[in-house]
Amino acid sequence: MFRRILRCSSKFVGAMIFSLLLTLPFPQPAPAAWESIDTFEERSLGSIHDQGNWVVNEGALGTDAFEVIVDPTDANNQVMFAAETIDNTPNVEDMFFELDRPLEDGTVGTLYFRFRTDAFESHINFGLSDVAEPTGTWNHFEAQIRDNQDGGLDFRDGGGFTNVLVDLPLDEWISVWMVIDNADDLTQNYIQTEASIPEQTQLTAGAQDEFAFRFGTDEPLNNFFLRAGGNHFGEWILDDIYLDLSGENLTDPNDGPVDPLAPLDDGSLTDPTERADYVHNVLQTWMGDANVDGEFNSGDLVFVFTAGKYETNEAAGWAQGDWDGDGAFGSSDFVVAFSDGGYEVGPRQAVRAVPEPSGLTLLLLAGLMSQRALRQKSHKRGQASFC
Ligand SMILES: [Ca+2]
Ligand SMILES: [Ca+2]
Ligand SMILES: [Ca+2]
Ligand SMILES: [Ca+2]
Repeated sequence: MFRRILRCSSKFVGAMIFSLLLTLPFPQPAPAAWESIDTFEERSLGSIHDQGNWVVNEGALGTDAFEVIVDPTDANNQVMFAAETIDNTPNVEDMFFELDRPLEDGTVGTLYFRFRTDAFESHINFGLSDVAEPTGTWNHFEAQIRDNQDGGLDFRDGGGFTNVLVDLPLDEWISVWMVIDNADDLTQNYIQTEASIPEQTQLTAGAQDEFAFRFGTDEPLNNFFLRAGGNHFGEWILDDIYLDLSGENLTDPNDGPVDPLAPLDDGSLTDPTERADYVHNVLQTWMGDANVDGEFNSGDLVFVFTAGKYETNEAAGWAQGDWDGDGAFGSSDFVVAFSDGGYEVGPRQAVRAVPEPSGLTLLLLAGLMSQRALRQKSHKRGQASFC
């Protein structure tokens, strides 16, 4: 009788906890850092003007100055093509893309893009503008870099350009990361190419590694701006423009998102000490932080119970409650998570002394453990459940 009462009360307490957890706000996943401006895959072939947020300002070539084409080296890729100069007449063409969210003043972001050419014959300028509709003048740049006829790069540095010593290759994708500091109005620039510059490299002019905005204002940077100046012949193409508004980001957005939970879920980290070390020192969080928001709290319990893997013996990953790495979500995962001492104590970095598990934590843990033990005994004896 005592066991029946205990079993019933255990189930009741479990149901109550589960019901209470479901009333808590569901945690939102963190937004991806890179936001795509354009990969041109969804665009129609032909002028980019008026596609999405793109505007091509009417120069000598009209709105055909910038066109979406199929990559001449990859039939499965679409790119943006800067049309050639007509009749050897120097012309300046420009276009801009209004950002859905600007890089606000006082914040740091990273602009990524890659370009490729078979001839460095003119200046093609890239960057961000603080003007609502940048058009017809170089003065509309703030953060700005350009390639040059010598196959190098010039960085806008306040009132002029600073040339950096770099030997850009022809016919190779050149990836560019511009870390744009709209607090101090400075830009730092990194490049990497497919073969000739295989390591990501910060470009400097001697000891100088930061370059000032064209003017330096208190305005948000609200447009990706590109200007092609002077004679331009040959193939010049642009692809994969991304912006991260959250700060410096030197990863390659073309690599796709890296899943930080993969080592926890792919069977490569099952040793308890190594697993805890990864969670503590790489993910910078606690065991049990299923939604990886830096804390272990009731939001994680909602998260894992909603996934519905508890004691089902179905395959589960970290986000479904498998914190000890045995591939399923069971009571042993609660032991690992609550023993870590992070439940409802806030972000790991903010906690200097690891506290003992709280009384409520232990009660919850004991309830879950006794529920499981009694269910197993009941199952073995073939008793019918009546509660
Ligand atoms: Ca593309
Ligand atoms: Ca600023
Ligand atoms: Ca969490
Ligand atoms: Ca487990």
